[in-house]
Order: sequence, then C-alpha cells, then structure tokens
Amino acid sequence: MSNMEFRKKLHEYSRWREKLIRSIEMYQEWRNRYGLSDPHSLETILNILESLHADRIKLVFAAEFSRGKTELINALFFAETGVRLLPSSPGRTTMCPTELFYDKEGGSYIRLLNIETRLKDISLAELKNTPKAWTQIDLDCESPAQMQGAFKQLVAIKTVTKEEADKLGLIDENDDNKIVNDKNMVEIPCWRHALISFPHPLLKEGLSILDTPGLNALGTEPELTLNMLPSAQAIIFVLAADTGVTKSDMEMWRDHIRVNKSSTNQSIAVVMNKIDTLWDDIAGGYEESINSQVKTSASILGLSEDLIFPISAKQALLAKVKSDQGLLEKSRLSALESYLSVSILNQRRKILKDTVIRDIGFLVDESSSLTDIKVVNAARQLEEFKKIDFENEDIIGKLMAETRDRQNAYATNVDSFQASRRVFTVQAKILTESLSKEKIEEVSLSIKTEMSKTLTTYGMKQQIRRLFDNLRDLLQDCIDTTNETRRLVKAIHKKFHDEYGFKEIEPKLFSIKRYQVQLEQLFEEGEAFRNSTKTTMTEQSAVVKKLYSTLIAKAVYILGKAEKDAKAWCSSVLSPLMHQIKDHKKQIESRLRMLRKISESKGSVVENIKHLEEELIPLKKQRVELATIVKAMNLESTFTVEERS
Ligand SMILES: Nc1nc2c(ncn2[C@@H]2O[C@H](COP(=O)(O)OP(=O)(O)OP(=O)(O)O)[C@@H](O)[C@H]2O)c(=O)[nH]1
Ligand SMILES: [Mg+2]
Repeated sequence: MSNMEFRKKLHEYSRWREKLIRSIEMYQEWRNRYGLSDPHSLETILNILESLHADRIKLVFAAEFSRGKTELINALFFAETGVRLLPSSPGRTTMCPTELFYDKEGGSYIRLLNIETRLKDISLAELKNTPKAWTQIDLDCESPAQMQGAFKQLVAIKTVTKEEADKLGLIDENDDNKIVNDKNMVEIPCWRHALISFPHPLLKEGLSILDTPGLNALGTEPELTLNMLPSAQAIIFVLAADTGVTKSDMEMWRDHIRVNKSSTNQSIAVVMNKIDTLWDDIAGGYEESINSQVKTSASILGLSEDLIFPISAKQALLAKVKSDQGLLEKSRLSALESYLSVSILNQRRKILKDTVIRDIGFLVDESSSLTDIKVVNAARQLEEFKKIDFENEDIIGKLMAETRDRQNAYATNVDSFQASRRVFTVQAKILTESLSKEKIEEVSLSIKTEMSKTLTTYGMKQQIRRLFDNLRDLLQDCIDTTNETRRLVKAIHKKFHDEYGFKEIEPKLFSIKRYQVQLEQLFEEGEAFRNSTKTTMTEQSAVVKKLYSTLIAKAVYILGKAEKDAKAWCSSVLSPLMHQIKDHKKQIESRLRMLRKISESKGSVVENIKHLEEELIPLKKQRVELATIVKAMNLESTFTVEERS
C-alpha cells in the first residue's frame, strides 16, 4: 500500500465523518421542525457536532534519540516534497516536541515557544491559545526549501549555565546534558514546543503528527506524557535494528508509553527501524536476523509480533524521492502504511461512532419512542371512532361526559407531576452542587497551598494522595445522590405508565463510573511519571511542580466534566415524559372537540373520520423522516426506529 492508499483511506474516513455530521444536523433540524428541541438537548447535539468538526487523527512518534522518528515521519508523509523536510541527522536532532497539523484559520506557519516559559505556571494547553506567546515564522508552501530552512529552528540550541538549566528543570542526573568547553555551561533547547501548520493534503484531511525529541522530553514535560500522549489515536514507538532494545529504550517504554496502554482506545505500534544496517551483514541470514529481532523485541516489550514493523525509514525516503520501486519494497514501509490506513482509521471510526451513540443515542431513541407513541395513539383513536354508533345521541353524551372526567382527572395528575418535578429539582440541585466548581476548587486550592509549604518529596506525595482521596470522596457522595435522583425519576415514570398506559421510556441513567475510572487512571499515570527513572524528582524541582500542577488541572477538568454531564442529565431526563404529557393533553382535547362537533351535527361522521385519517398522515411522515435520518447516521447501533409508513 502506498502513501496514495493512506491518503485515499484518510479521505474516505473524513468523507464518512462529514456524512455523520450532516445527518446529526438533519436530526437537529427534524427536532426543531416538530417542536421537540429544548435548550439542553440542543447543547448536547451542538457539543457532539463541535467535537466531530474538531476531530483529528493524532499520531505520536516517541523513542530514544536518534532512532529515526523524524526520518520516519518524512518518509511516511512528506516524501513528495522531494526533500528531507524535517531535520534529521546523526545524534540528537529534534530539540522540541513538534506538532504538525493544518490550521485553516491560521494558514501556514511555524510557531515556537520560548524554553523560558517553563518557569511560568501556565499550562501548554493555555499557551496554545495565546498566539502572542509564540514566535511565528510564515511558511511558503510552494517552496520546500524555504520550509526546510524554517524547520531548522526545531534543532536550535543555546548554551546556558548549569544553574539556569537546573532552574528550568532541564538538568538530568541520569542523562548527560551536552557539556560544552566550559564545565559550568550546558546546551539546552532554544524552544520548548513547536506548532507547524501548512495545507498538506493529509494534514488538511485531519491528520495531526507529534514528533517528540528523544532528549528526555517525556521526562521533563509532564503535559506531554499526561495529556498529549493519552489523547493520541496511536503511539508509534521507534527502536533501531542496529542497537536492539537498549536499557534506555526499555525505560522510556515502561515509564511513558506502556502506562498509556490502559486506555483501550489507543493503539501502540513499534517500528524496528534501520533494517538496512543488516542488509549486507549476514549473507543469506538477513530474513532470519530480522525475524529473530522482531521476536526478541516482542517478548521484551510484551507486545504481539504483528505490532512490530521492521523497516528502513531512510531507504524508504530515498526510494520515494527517487521513485525506486524496488528499494521501496526493500524498505518494507508499506506494512506500516497499511496498518495506519486500516487498523488506525477503522479504530478511530469506531471511537467516533461509540461517542455519538453514548452522547446522543438516548435522544434518538427517545424521539423514536415519542413518534411511535403519537402514531399509535392517533390510530387507536381513529379505530375507536370508526366503531361508535353516532346515530345514538345518548352514547355521544356519555362519551363526552366520560372524556371531560378524564380531562379533569388528568389535570389533577399533571399537578401532581409538577409537584414531583419540584422535588426532583431540589434533588438535582443537590447532585450538581456536590460536584460544583467551587467545591472542587476549594479542595485543589487547599492542596496547592499545603504543597507549597512542603519541602520533602514525601510530603508532596502525601498531598497528592490527599487530593485524589478527596476527589474520590466527592464522587462517592455524588453516587448516593444520583441513586436517589434516579429512583425518583423512575417513580414518576411508573405513575404515568400505570395510570395512563404511557410508554415506559427507560430514563437515561447518569453514571459516575466513567469519571471514577478516569481519575484512577490519572493517578496511576502520575505515579508512574513520578517514579520514572529518568526524572530527577528533587523536592520542589521545576519538573515536580509542573507534574503536580498538570495532575491537579487534569483532575479538576475530569470533575468539571462530571458536573457538566450531571447538569445536562438533570435538565433533560424528564423531557420525554413532559412531551408525552403534552401529547396526551392534546389528544383528550381533540377527542372532545370531535365529539362536540358530532353532537352539534357539524359535518358528517364520514367527514370527521376523514379528518382524523388526515391528521395521521403528518405523524407518519414525521416517523419516516426520522427513520431516514437514523439510517443516514449509519451507526449500526441499537436505535430502534423502524422504517414504517
Ligand atoms: N541506516 C539508517 N539510518 C537511519 C534510518 N532512519 C534514520 N536514520 C539515521 O539516523 C539518524 C537519526 O535520525 P532521526 O530521524 O534524526 O532520529 P530521531 O529519532 O528523530 O532523533 P531525535 O530527534 O534526536 O530524537 C539520522 O542520521 C538518520 O539519517 C534508517 O532507516 N537507516
Ligand atoms: Mg527527531
């Protein structure tokens, strides 16, 4: 499979996503058209649309220095420029994490963030939203040479005193910072992070690449390990065939790559690069040599052999630039390209589908139940009318009296629903308040204050444990309130089901579980980071501080999301019932109107029945339209809408 194939598959994927977006937009229009929209469901739908629009396939390349990450990126994606677009050379090359993507609004640029920003207590995520914090160089996409020139910044270094480097958290006891002539001076990267945007076809389709420097970047920038790696669709870990799995490869794998594996939505592949170094090594024994390296690496890393790709990035780049098919085959790049085109893209599709089902599946199910109920009730009323002996005035009088009684009894029940709703509102308030921003901030602030007073690693460790314990408690309290709220919602539904035969729509359940899992995972990742061999965890060091502020920010974000979801749940969980109540009221009124017309001899019975039949038509149309929209979503889900007319 060639790069063209990957491009084709990526294009198919983005077309599929666009179709999904369009069908969700159609669904929202359908809800509007039939007066079924409410502010909260609208917000839910707009949120999912926004996340689909912002969707990117993120690939992260991580490894020790000089394994060939950058060369591999050049070979996989940018060979058609005819040059080695991103700088790659022997020894340490890439000096700062580099993100490549396409920013439609911003155009073509490289933005560079000063290394000194490490001293500020502002997260990388926030800095990314502050363009003026970055130095920008515009790119001329027509000229690969100009781009190549600008990208030289990615390898820029400068010399500073050891003290300065230490203050920045860039002195690594286990790793020898390159010492220059003067013993007191060391070389450090000029830039902390680079963002590159240009309209390359793959980037335009939503591909985003993160090239990391081997220079212990993962050990010094907690946000990379704790935020950017977990959010990637796939991590590609690179080894070199000429060195095998070294001790430092293993450390990086264990401390920073493998921990992310707990998230099942992420793929990890290992590239065994530089197989060309074995080409003329052993006459005839080349294949066996590669196979045995793959086997050994798979067993050391605890990974399946199919996920290890022996390739030569350098020869692949050369082959593509020179259009040498034989050499390209020899480089074995295509196996990795197939993996990216098929496995990674399919998995991403599945993730998007699951997210859409999770976030709006209940709304679609609800719409389908409600439209079904409307059609069934209207048809039932029609059949009933067809059977009535309208010549008999007594019967009509009796029916009218009966319907009026029903109307009165119903009004009383609606009052009681309003009372239950008030009880529900109180419960809902307790639920959302138990997760309120103020509560969470109170917890995190007290921990931060304690932490700044602590001067030992042990003390800080205790504080971070306390933070997670407190947040766990918050979630636990919330579980109890959620259960009570859930019981109340069920009881309200049951009443209307028992007394009026309302279809018992299973209320969507709000679950805290997801957030509990995320919190535990974050805690584990934080622990792994803190214990990583390459991180100098001296008390109050720049890296430790960054680690803890990243952990706190992420934990606060998780709880914040839980609160938002709880709020949305509280405001929407009763709406299907409210729609049914409104419909039921309309139905009784329409029945009374009809009986009144007949008793006053306005229009013939036949005409009135015809009128009822006509009323059924738009209801059926509404149902067919919904079925068509759901079919267009093509989610192979549990949606129950059937195509009936
Ligand atoms: N023989 C051979 N050399 C390669 C191959 N891939 C990369 N190299 C060379 O290995 C050196 C390092 O490659 P880079 O791509 O800069 O490595 P990196 O992993 O990005 O290194 P850092 O940016 O320092 O982390 C360069 O001199 C490349 O030309 C390969 O497949 N075969
Ligand atoms: Mg590199």
